[in-house]
Amino acid sequence: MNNRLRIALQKSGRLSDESFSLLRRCGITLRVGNGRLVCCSDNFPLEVLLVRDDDIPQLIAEGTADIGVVGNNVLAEYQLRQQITLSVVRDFKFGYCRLSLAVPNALDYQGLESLQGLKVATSYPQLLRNFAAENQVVIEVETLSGSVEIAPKLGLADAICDLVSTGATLEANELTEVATILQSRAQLIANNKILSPQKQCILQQLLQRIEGVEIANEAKYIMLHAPKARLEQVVRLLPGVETPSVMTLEGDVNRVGLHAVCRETIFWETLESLKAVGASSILVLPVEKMMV
Ligand code: PRT
Ligand code: ZN
Repeated sequence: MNNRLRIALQKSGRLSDESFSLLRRCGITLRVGNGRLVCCSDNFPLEVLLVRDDDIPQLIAEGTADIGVVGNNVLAEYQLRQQITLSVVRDFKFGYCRLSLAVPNALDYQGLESLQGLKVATSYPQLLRNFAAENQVVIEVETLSGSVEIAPKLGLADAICDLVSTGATLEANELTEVATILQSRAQLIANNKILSPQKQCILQQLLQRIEGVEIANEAKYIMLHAPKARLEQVVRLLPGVETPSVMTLEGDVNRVGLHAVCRETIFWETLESLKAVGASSILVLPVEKMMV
């Protein structure tokens, strides 16, 4: 019996690098063979299935994989199509995009009613149909599996509903974004109903490591010297600090040393404000690992 937790990851695409890097930062090393679709970790009870992102929800629903990393866009479309719900175990800070409606620049768009009766091309037919129904617009949905952005130029559709990140693709195809249907990001999903207690345990361990990696990513360790009399002011300027360590400085009774973990981003402006209230010798260091 295989007691490894099986995770489905996108083999190659926009989510792959971040997914593999996350496992690496969790201290999980993988033996990835050339062209292999399954690989194992030799230091964590994890098995990785390398697949197309669109297949991930189905693999989890049928129990071939226990968990997976997929965009909310793919999950939401799958759940509407299959009328089932998978659990979202964690939202990630990558894979950000939005599913939007876009129309040719030349179209005189006055609001959603301008789409009435038009043909809209998309790879997300269920999400589009739902949005149209909620907004009482009747449209014809043309389902395409790719290259949706060129559909209007090819005469296949009047408008499109596609993923947008920077907007450069829409601009290059003379399209204007007019409404957002869904905000999306990568998520860790699971079929909680069929996970054995042993696999639940491995999942919890993985989640704890992911949490540690994400906190450490944002966190910075800050060290500085500050006038004793202005200590309170200095601490107030440090973002997300709970309990700083304060220590005496050899040969200086008026100043103290301060060490603290800042849970939020430290901007240059923060350092400038610290200097303005008398702090000096300010050092900001990355935090590699953290367990709270
Ligand atoms: O082969 P496989 O099926 O696994 O990959 P794929 O080609 O279907 O997916 P891939 O790798 O393109 O995207 C995987 C996931 O990344 C998506 O499901 C989203 O959750 C997420 N993601 C984030 C994006 C984008 N940003 C994105 N910009 N997916 C696609 N795009 C495309 C979009 O379709 C459009 O063609 O990028 C273009 C728009 O980008 P901008 O920057 O020009 O606006
Ligand atoms: Zn895909």
